[in-house]
Order: sequence, then structure tokens, then C-alpha cells
Amino acid sequence: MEIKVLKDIFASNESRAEEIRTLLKEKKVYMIDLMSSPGSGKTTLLDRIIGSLKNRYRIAVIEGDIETTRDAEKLAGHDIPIIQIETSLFGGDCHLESSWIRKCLDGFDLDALDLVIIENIGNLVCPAEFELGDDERIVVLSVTEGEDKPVKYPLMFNSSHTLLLNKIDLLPHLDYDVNEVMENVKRANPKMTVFRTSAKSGEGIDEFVAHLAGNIEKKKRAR
Ligand SMILES: Nc1nc2c(ncn2[C@@H]2O[C@H](COP(=O)(O)OP(=O)(O)OP(=O)(O)O)[C@@H](O)[C@H]2O)c(=O)[nH]1
Ligand SMILES: [Mg+2]
Repeated sequence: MEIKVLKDIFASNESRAEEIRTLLKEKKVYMIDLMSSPGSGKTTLLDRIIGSLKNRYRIAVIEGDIETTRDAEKLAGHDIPIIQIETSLFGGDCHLESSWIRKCLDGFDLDALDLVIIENIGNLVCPAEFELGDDERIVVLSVTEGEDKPVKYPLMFNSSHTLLLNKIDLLPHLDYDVNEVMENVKRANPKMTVFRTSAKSGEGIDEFVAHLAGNIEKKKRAR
């Protein structure tokens, strides 16, 4: 009985995600889902990425947190549409679900957008289980979190397309083996595209922004 209920939750989430995929295909809007453990640098990266892209593309952001509108406030200076989901208002879930994303999309003028960015709730487990109807799942892993995370949290790494290995400006101060983490990434997901970034120094951001711009253009041209 319990298993049936759980299956129903995932099935309904998946069917709403499929609706979102159809809608965004029709509107030619690219959507990314940025996931990581708390504090890996999602919002700081977004600040730089939005800064680089906003003159070329029309961007909106969906911010997910359990409590507070802090991340939305950090990005408010970009003067783009932002909707904050605070899950504490309806149960305090540690992930976002496709029905909430659908509601947020209703709050945007999709005809006037090229890119929707979702910042998922800081958590390396639950967000990976819920499809949101996005085009690209991006996981951020900072170098202060250890080399073993891709093999300890395989679903997050296996179900993502792209990895941002962030906070590389800290490498000189750490005993961190980049080759080892890359081996673990390969083991979890041999197809993962990897960018090494520092949201602090800006290193690697141009390369990632070029990748994202290429994908936005591809979606615009797709029939
Ligand atoms: N040195 C360094 N610090 C960084 C970098 N990126 C983010 N930080 C710092 O890491 C801390 C957390 O960054 P956030 O951007 O808030 O992380 P987050 O993933 O959005 O956090 P949650 O939304 O709470 O999950 C902040 O103090 C940032 O200044 C980086 O590349 N290098
Ligand atoms: Mg954040």
C-alpha cells in the first residue's frame, strides 16, 4: 500500500514534468535545474552567470528554499523576474516538485523569455528524485566537500548532465585531489560534462556561459 502511494507521487510529478517539457518546447524557452548541497555556491554562481547573459537573453529565476527569500534578494539587483518558493509554507520539503514549477511558470510571460533558471533546495539527495521538466540538470560540487561525493550520492550525479566543480580558487589551501574526484565523477556518470569554476574569481564562468548560450540557441532553432 505504501509503495503504491509513493509510486503515485512520482507518477504525478513525472506527468506534470512532461507537461512542462511540452510547454517550454512550444515557447522555445530553455530551462536549467541547478542542484547541490547547501553552500556549494549556486546563488553566487548565478549572480555571475546572469550578469554575463542578461544583455543577450531574457532570463527568469525560480528560487527554492525551505525558509527565507535571501537568495531571491541576492539576485534582485539584476532586475529580472524572480519567484521564490518557500517550502516551509506547505510542509518544508527538501526538494522542488514539478507542480510548483508549473505554477511559477504561469507567473512568467514565457513569450518574453529565453532562459528559466531553477535554483533547487540545497540537498544532494531528494532533488535528484524529482523531474522538473527542465532541459539540463546541473550539479554544483565545491572542492571543500570531498572527492567522494559522486560515488556516495550516485543518483544526483548519474541523473545530471553537467557538473560545475566550484570554489577552485581554494585549491591551493586544500589537500584535495582533482584527479580523484574526476575519476569518481566518471564512475558515477561517464557522460557528464564538467566545468571547473570559481564564483569568487570568475575562473571558468565564461566557458560555462558559452556552453549555456549554445544550448539556448539550439532550443530556439529546434522545431
Ligand atoms: N572561495 C569561494 N567561495 C565561494 C565560491 N562560490 C561561493 N562561495 C561562498 O560560499 C558561500 C555559499 O555560497 P552560496 O552561493 O550562498 O551557496 P548556495 O549553494 O547558493 O547555498 P544554499 O542556497 O544555501 O544551498 C558564500 O559565502 C559564498 O561567498 C567560490 O567559487 N569560491
Ligand atoms: Mg543559494
